Amino acid sequence: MSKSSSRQKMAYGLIVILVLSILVMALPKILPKKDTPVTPVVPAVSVDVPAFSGDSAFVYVKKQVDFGPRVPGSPAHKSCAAWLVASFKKYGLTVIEQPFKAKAYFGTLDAVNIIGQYKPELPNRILLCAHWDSRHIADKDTKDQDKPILGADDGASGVAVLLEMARILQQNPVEYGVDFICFDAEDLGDERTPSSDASIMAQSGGNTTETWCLGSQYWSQNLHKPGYKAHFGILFDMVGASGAKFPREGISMLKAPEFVNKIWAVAAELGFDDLFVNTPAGQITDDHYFVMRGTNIPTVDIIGMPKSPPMFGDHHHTHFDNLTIIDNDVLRKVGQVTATVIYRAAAQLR
Ligand code: 1BN
Ligand code: ZN
Repeated sequence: MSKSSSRQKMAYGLIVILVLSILVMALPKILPKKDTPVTPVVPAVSVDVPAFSGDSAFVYVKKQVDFGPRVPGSPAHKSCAAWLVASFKKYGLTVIEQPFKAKAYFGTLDAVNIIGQYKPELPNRILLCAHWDSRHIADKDTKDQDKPILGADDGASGVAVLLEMARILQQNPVEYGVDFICFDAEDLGDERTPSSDASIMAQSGGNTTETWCLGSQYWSQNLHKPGYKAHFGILFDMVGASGAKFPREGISMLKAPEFVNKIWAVAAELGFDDLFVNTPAGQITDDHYFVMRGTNIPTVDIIGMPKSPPMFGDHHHTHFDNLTIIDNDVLRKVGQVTATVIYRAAAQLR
C-alpha cells in the first residue's frame, strides 16, 4: 500500500469517528428523555380563543381617566359608576350595584361595588375582579401630594381588561359563568401612620393593611349571592403600564399555587414570559386576600411589579400614573392570557 493511500484511509477513519461522536453527543438532545413528559404542563385543549384587543382595552382606560380621579364620593366617581353599569349592561351582563359606606382613615365616603354577571344561571363560574376607584392622594409624588391621582394603571387598567373580556364573551359565547367584580375603595389606605380613629383601629385589629381594600372587605362579608362560589378568581391590578412585569405574588402562591402555575404556563406558551416572569414576589394584601378570606375561592393577583427585587413602578401613587404610561400591548397580553384560560376552562367542561 502506498504512503498516500494509507494516509487517505486514516483521514476517512478520523472523519467517520468524528461524525459518530457528534451523533452520540447530539442524540440525547434529539430523542425525548425517558422521564420528560411529552404532554405540556397545561394540556392545550383544542379550542378557538378569540382575540383580545389591546386597542379596545386602551379606549376603556381612557374613558375612565377622562372622568378625572375616581375618588369615592366625588362627582367623577358617580359618573364613572353610571358608565360602568351601562357598559356591563350593553355587553349583556346582569348587573348588581352594592352600595356601602367606606370608613376610610380620614372619614366615611359613599362607595359602591359593581358586579356584572355573565350567564348568572350557570353553576360553573370564574371570578374576574379589579378595583375601579383611584387614590385620593399622590403620597409618593414630590409635587401635589394632597391631590388625587388619575390611576390610569392603578385602577383603570384592570377594569379595562374586565370590560374587554365582557365584550368578547358577548361576541363569542361560552357555557361557563363569569362574574366581573369592580371593587370600590381599594386605594384609600394609609401608608404611613396608623389611623387616629380608635374605632377603625379596633375594627382592623390595629392592622393598617385593613385600611385598604374596603370594597372587597365589604363584599366578602356581604356576598352578592349568599354562598357565592367560583372555581377560581383572578384579580387585575396595575396591568397596563409600559415595561410592566408580573412576578408570582406571594399570597397567590401560598393560597392558589395551582392557578398561578396554570396562568403563568399559558403566558409562557403564548410567548409572554418576558411579562409573566417566574420571579417570586412578596405578599401584597390586595383585594384577592379579602376575597379568599371571605370565600376560600382561590384567587390570583396579576399585579404589576416592574422593579427588581419585585416592587411597584415609579408611577405608583404619583401623578405620573396617567394615560401616557399605558401600553396597549401589555393590556393585550394580559387579556389574551386570561381569555385563553377562560375558553380552555369552558372547553374542558364540554
Ligand atoms: C395596590 C395598588 N394596592 C394599592 N394600590 C394594594 C396595596 C395594599 C398595596 C397594601 C400595598 C399595601
Ligand atoms: Zn394604589
